[in-house]
Amino acid sequence: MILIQKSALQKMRANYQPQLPESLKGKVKVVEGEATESVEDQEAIKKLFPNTYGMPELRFEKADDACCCEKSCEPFNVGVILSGGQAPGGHNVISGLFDGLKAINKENRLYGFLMGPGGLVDHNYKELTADIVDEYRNTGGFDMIGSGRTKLETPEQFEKGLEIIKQLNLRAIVIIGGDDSNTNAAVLAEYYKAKNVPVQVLGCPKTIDGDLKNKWIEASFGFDTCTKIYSEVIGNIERDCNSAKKYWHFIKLMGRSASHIALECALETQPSYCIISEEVEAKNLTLRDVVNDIARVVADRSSRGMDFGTVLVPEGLIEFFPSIKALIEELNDLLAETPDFAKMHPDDQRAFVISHLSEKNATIFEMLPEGVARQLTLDRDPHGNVQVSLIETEKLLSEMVKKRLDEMKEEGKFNGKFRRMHHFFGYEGRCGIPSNFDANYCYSLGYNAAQLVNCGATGYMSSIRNLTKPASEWIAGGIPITMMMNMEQRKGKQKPVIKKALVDLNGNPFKAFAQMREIWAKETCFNYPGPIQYFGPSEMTDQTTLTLYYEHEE
Ligand code: FBP
Repeated sequence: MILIQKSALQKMRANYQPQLPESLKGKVKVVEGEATESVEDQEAIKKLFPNTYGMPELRFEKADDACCCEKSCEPFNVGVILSGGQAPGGHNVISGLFDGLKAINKENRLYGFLMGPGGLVDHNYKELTADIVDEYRNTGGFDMIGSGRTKLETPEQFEKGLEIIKQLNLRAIVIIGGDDSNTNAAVLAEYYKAKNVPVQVLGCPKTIDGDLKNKWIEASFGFDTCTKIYSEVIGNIERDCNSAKKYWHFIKLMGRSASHIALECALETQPSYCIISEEVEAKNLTLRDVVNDIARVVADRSSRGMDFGTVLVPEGLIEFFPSIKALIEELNDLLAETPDFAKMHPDDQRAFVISHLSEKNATIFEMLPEGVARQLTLDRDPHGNVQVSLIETEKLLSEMVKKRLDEMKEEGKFNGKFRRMHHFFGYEGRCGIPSNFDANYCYSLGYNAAQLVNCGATGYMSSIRNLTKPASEWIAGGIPITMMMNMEQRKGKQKPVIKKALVDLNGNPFKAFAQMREIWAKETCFNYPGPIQYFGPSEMTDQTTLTLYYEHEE
């Protein structure tokens, strides 16, 4: 027998009762809004989603007597899938869904598909009973049922899924995932609706990257906990840095594409330098420009006796240099047209790429350090994305800054020391114990999804809004996924996808950062936020991210 000794915190967290919006407590009624349109490319999206396009927004309100749907009197079964990268709070979405289903009818059943969307296709599942769900309440990780990145996109996969849906008599599937997985949920919903199959498909907004958000989805879950964990360790590094005053720390932070994580951590910890990829792109900066600017800050601090500091580097940076972005786009098309590429010898791959790219992109490809160039040609994830978590941008940058400082030394512009340390924070936070905010938000998203099933919705994302207010004031409902879509180039083809939310350079969070960064570069203004607090006064335990507070400011 394996004995697991739980800590006092784990035991206390197991008993934490997540908070729900008032509107979801007891019987609810559904209020329909106006018909909706997609954010862009309306005609194209409408054509691809003829059965699920234009549906109204849904909002749940407290009902005095009858429940919103007569069908709820009959018990029903639901399947749930965790999709993509782990994010703190996934287990609470499932426990909220479980409790929501049981509140509708005690006989309702929940099945978990194992290891991501592949579990649906391969018929790999288990029933989630109270014993199982209770074991995982308020815990981090996705290990209750596992996760995976299989992309659900072919009719064969949808048909295989249908076999198990029929066998388990599922009324709905809830896919907990990021923008790509929720796009897949919309495609699946459309497919089943077009075939008149009575199964609903719903999504829940998950990703630590924070880039699945818009007017209707204020935040993706996991962002709050992760940024708090990273900010704690960045703060600890800063305090170490300020104590010994001898190192420059280059810290890469997860976030496959958008720089929300880096920005939030910068607002929390006030580093000497933070790169925002979206700004790099908007200003058409080159790698050399960024390196020169960091070297400027290093030299300036050094001239005032500070041979130390911190640099935050967003994981997705490399793709935001306009020249490298153009290279990646051409590479994506080239690799999509070359199915045998993976079988080639690495030396042949390099030669093949150089000989097939346009002259401009081939030159850039050849100029990149070989490891980085190679990474750009390999290991796309199933959604066609470059796996930026494997590219050591923090080392690439610090190496280039060192070279620049060596030049500056010769020019008499730098006379200090430049000793470097490197860190990458990503996996350290993705399975952290969810903060109170994420515990409550996730539980509410899941509970809300049960209501969406109950009222017959399909092709909707579970939406909980008003998130800077106490949980009791949160607004619950459903948003048609097609409403968040536009057309983008993927694997050489135009595809309907949920529009990714990058850092808005006109938004309050970026403006707050931009106002302060020169001061943080000149002086040492490090801030040490400390660890997540789970128990204690509400101002310590229930506050969400600065990003969300700034976004809600007028
Ligand atoms: P999701 O978009 O699926 O939520 O995953 C985000 C992420 O955590 C990124 O920040 C990171 O680049 C990527 O996953 C890493 O992927 P993997 O877990 O496959 O290494």
